[in-house]
Amino acid sequence: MSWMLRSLCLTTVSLALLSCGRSESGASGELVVKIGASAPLTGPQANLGKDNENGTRMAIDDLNGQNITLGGRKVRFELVSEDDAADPKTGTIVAQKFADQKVNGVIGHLNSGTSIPASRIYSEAGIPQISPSATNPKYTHQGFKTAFRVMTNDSVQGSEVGRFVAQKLGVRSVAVIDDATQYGQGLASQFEDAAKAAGVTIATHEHTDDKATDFQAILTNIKARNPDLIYYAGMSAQGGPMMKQLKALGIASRFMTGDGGCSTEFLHLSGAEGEGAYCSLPGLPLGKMPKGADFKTRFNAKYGDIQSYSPYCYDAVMVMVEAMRKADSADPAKYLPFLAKTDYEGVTSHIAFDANGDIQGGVITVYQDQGGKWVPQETLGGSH
Ligand code: ABU
Repeated sequence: MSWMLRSLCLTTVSLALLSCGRSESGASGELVVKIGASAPLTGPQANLGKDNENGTRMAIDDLNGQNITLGGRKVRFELVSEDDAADPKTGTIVAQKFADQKVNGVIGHLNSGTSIPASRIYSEAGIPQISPSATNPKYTHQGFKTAFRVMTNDSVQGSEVGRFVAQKLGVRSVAVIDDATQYGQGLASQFEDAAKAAGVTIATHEHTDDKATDFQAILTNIKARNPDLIYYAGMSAQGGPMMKQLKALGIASRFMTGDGGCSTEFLHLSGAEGEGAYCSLPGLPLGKMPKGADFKTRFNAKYGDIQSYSPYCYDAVMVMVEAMRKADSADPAKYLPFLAKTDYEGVTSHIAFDANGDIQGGVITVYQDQGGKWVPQETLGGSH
């Protein structure tokens, strides 16, 4: 090879490497925009994690069918999915990996316990992060300009539901159980404060964890106190079996869980013993969401049942890419200001963020398990 040819090759390689920083050139010269997504894809919450991944994937597939250009180049969006196993330490390892890969944005994580520690890494790397499901208020209250959430947080969920059980279900005493995660502890505390303020007595507050399968000791203690309601702040992997075990113990108290248990998985795990259980989930019922029916039909055809959060994952991607379109760039520094000013009609609702990055005007819907289906009972908060 002549020195001229070698030098030309080296220059070409150098230019390609330079342009590889954030977005890469695909085989046909297209701009590859990497969307990181992280959720538990293994372990007890894998069903919910796959649901999140599929909601994100569906949005990316839809966008890739739209021939989007940024800065005059045709874009191909690429899903970079990582399993965080719902584990806070693994969540930070995934976040550092995304930062090293220079992904253009992150959808996730599913859990508050992973989203919160990961958010510092994304903030330091300047990577916009939208959580579709982490509901602990702290996630958006750390002063990070990169953290957004498209789902109503637990300040609203806990306080609305705490009032609801007193005023609408006539509950006078409640046993609270949390799963010792940032989500479970936070929601339990918000719920307990609101229930107490509405005149409810807290009979006991018990703790389990997000890997537990046996709740006999906790439930036996609760049975002796005979509360009107057992409130579980945790995920469906524990909530479903807990429901079965409390029925087996002959506990007559009603049962309610938060959004972590408000899934199709809960219905499967609790079976017939789940009949009558209540749950709460941020947002309107799917049938009342602006584009909920269409989303459900298309998602069911591609991936089967919706668990809980996939519509929010879909919206999170759409909101992120809408900001890129407005900036005409996938460079986080350029599209982040547009993301903060989001004004978007999503599948789930109109999406605009407050100064913290939380969705404005969020509502909560209470459901009851009737015949193995979550049937909407009442939507609380906001203007709906
Ligand atoms: N929002 C319930 C499940 C995710 C979390 O906040 O941990």
